Formats: sequence, structure tokens, C-alpha cells
Amino acid sequence: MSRLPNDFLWGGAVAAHQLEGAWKEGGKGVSVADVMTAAEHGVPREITDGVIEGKNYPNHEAIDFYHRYKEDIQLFHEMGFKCFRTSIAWTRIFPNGDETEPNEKGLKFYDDLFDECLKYGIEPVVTLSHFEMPYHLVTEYGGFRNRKLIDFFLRFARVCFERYKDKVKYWMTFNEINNQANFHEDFAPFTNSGLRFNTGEDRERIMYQAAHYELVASAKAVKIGHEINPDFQIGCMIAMCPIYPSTSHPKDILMAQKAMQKRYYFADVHVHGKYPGYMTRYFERKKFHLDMTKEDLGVLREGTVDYIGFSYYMSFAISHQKSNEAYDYNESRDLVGNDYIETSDWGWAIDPEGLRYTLNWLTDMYHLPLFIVENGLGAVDKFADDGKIHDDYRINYLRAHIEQMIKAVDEDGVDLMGYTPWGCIDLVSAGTGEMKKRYGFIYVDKDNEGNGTLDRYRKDSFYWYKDVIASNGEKL
Ligand code: P53
Repeated sequence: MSRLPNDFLWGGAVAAHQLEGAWKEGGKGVSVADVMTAAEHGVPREITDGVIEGKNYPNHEAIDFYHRYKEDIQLFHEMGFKCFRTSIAWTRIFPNGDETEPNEKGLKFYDDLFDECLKYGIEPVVTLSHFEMPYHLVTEYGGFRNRKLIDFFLRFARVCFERYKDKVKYWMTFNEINNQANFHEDFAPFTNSGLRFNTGEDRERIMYQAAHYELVASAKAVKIGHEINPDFQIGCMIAMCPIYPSTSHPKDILMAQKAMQKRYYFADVHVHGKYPGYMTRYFERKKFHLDMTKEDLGVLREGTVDYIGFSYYMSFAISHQKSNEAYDYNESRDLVGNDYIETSDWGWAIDPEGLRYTLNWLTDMYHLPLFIVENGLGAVDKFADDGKIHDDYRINYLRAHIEQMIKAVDEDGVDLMGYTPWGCIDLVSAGTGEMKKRYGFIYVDKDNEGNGTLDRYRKDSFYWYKDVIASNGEKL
């Protein structure tokens, strides 16, 4: 018997903009996800100036969960989910983001959704901001480059905490807040922080400023949340891709360490309530002169998180050779391949041991309960001649990762709250906007061009995961 607790939170994870659709219904406003087109592996999604007719915006309809959630939650229940991670679309509650009063229809939708989960004993796990801030906050305020965003976010957070305080116990503030460590590309700064850059601007400085405002907003939200309901468990959410040194060359070791610092200082601020020395020294050296007040630093100390939620899909590897003397990490430039590891069809390194490494690393660093809130394999699924989807590749991926997760609990003593594989029902890929990159236990009939009946089908992995949950991870 493994030592996974009996109340271990097995479930699945999604985000509002990737599955709800109904982008204009119930008073919803336009979000940053609504102005991103469909792309594919190697081709970035286009971020358009508003919604342009004739372009393919896959999030507008997504998988129409907005109208079909009852059927979908029933299927989650059939698999035995103990929890369901989703996000609240900010634009359903505050369509433009700067209103003073929330939109009742949006609030009612999530009341109904959470009630439907609770009816089956499924605990909602809720991310407040998952790549879907109101687009109006981008055009009018410049996204999180503007301090005003802290108050807009807090208004949203407070309304959610108050409205759902008796329905939702587990919260997270900003999804994968550290993706924007890759500020060289447009995707992460836009989805994390609503940042658009003019040519010649210092992207890096703007990103650190935006991240600071988010960290302050997160800390304040944690504090407000605990005042509203002391039983709330409020976590941060980090995209965890451990960065391995490519050789035992001391400079590679140091490069990997410095790169990890740049990707994960966000967690230090969330957990310890202050910036680590390596970051303050870096800001000084770069002469960033960030707007970081004494009051901000006090707020950070008062709003530290209860747990660390994180996604784990892949590991990275790094060599010092491409970097500079100071080991300044550049995510678009410095990463190298890892010969010991296979990759998915979308080039993501498949590394189950990396999950055990991650669980140990996060424990060593932060000594907090951990929650794996995303993990999974994006793959193409096809119906076989018998009319079924035999997704053994997905089962193999998940099994290997769950095995390592259990070792981390059993052998390493990691304190783990739960496991929610990503995209438990097929949905729109965040990175590419494709439907073809599927993660689900449940197949949704829809293709990249938006054709399909939207009917749902159980894949082989559906039955497999059901047994995993029923046996609390014994039957893999
Ligand atoms: P997609 C990059 C690296 C790691 C996780 O991603 C990432 C990304 C962004 O693409 O995002 C998370 O759909 C994110 C989800 C997303 C999921 O991973 O690109 O929290 O919204 O769908 C998988 O395959």
C-alpha cells in the first residue's frame, strides 16, 4: 500500500477560456484569450488588435462547456474525481475589468457549476487568473505594467471569495506566473500579464515590473481570502520545468542554478514573502529602478501562500556556452536538447523522474504542501476500427509520472495534496490554439478548423484513470 492519504485529491484540471466557449454570452467581456488565433507547433498564435472578422479564434466556442458542463461533470464523477480544477473567467464577472459592480449572470454561472460539482462530492479547485484577463485592461491600462491592475484584480478576487466562500476551499491566484520568465516571446507576457511591447522597449524590465504588481496583488488576495474564510487554502501556481545542467562542467552546474533562480524566484516571493538576494542584486546591476514601495514589501510578507500548486510536463537542459559571463538566463537562447529523453510530438521532453526530482526540489526549497495541478501528454488521437480511442501512449505517460509521484511520497516523504492531470476533457491548447493537441480522458469531436459535433467519447484512458482513482494509485 502506498502512503497516499485517503483524502488525496485525485481529479482533473482545465481553464475557463480553454473549454467554456460562449465568449459573448451572459454578459461576458472580451478576454486576452479571445484575441489569439489558432496556430500549430512551431507557429506562434497571432495576437490581434481586438477581434478581427474572418480569423479563427478557437477559444470563442472552445468545447462549449458553458452549455454542456452538467454532462461533463457527470463523466468526471463516473471516473471518480474527488476534485475538479478550473478557473473563473475574469470577463464573466467584470467584463471590462474596471467596473465597480460585478456581472450577476457570470457569478450565477459559477454558482451553478460549483453546485453541480458539490452534488457529486467533487471539490472545486479554483484559479483566479488563468491567461484570461479582460482585454480592455490591456488596451486602456497596458495590462499589469500599470499599478492600477492590482486593485482591479483585488476587486475581482474579493467578489469571488465572498460569493463562493462556502463552496470553494482551494484557490490559486495567478496561473503559471513564471512563464513570463520567457519575455523574449510574445505569448507568455501577454497571457500572464496582458503585456504588449513597442519596438525598442526593455521587455525584461517591463516584465519584472508587471510580475511585481502581480506578486503584490497575489499577496493581498491571500490576506483578504483568509479574512473572508480562515479555512481557505490559497496557493500560488508555478510552471515547473526543472533545468538540468547539460554536463558536469562546473560552469554548466552554475548556469543551471542561475537559470532556476530566474524561473523560480516567483515562488520564493510567494512563499517567503520577500525577494531573494540574487534578484535584488540583479535588479540593481541592470538599473531597472522598479516601482517597489516599502508598503509593497510589507504586503508581500503578510500574504504568503498555504501551498504550492504547480504544473509539470517536461524538464529542460542548459549549457553555459550560449550565455554571458554573468550567467544571465535567456530562455529563448540558452536551452539545449537532452539526449537521454524522448520528446512528444510537440517537442516537450518526456521525463517522469523529473517529476520526482521536482517534488523533492520544491520540498527542499519551500517546505510547504505541494499540489500537482497539471501534468499530461498532448497527443493526436484517432478512432480505431472498433470505434474506440486506444490511447495507450497517454496511459503510459501518466502511469510513469504517477509512479514517480508515489515514490516521492512513499520514499521521500513529500507532502502532496493531490494530482489533477491537465485537460481531463479535450480542450483548446493554450500554446498553439489547436484542438488536435489532446490531453483528455474524454474525446471531444472537434477539429482545428472548428468542425465537429462536439460530442463526447470515453477513451481507454478514461477507464484506466477510473481504476487508478478507485485503488488510490495501487492499480496502475
Ligand atoms: P498547451 C508552456 C509550458 C508549460 C505549460 O499547454 C504551459 C505552457 C503554455 O503553452 O501551459 C500550461 O495547451 C497551462 C495550460 C496549458 C497547458 O499547460 O500549450 O497552464 O493552460 O493548456 C498545456 O499544450
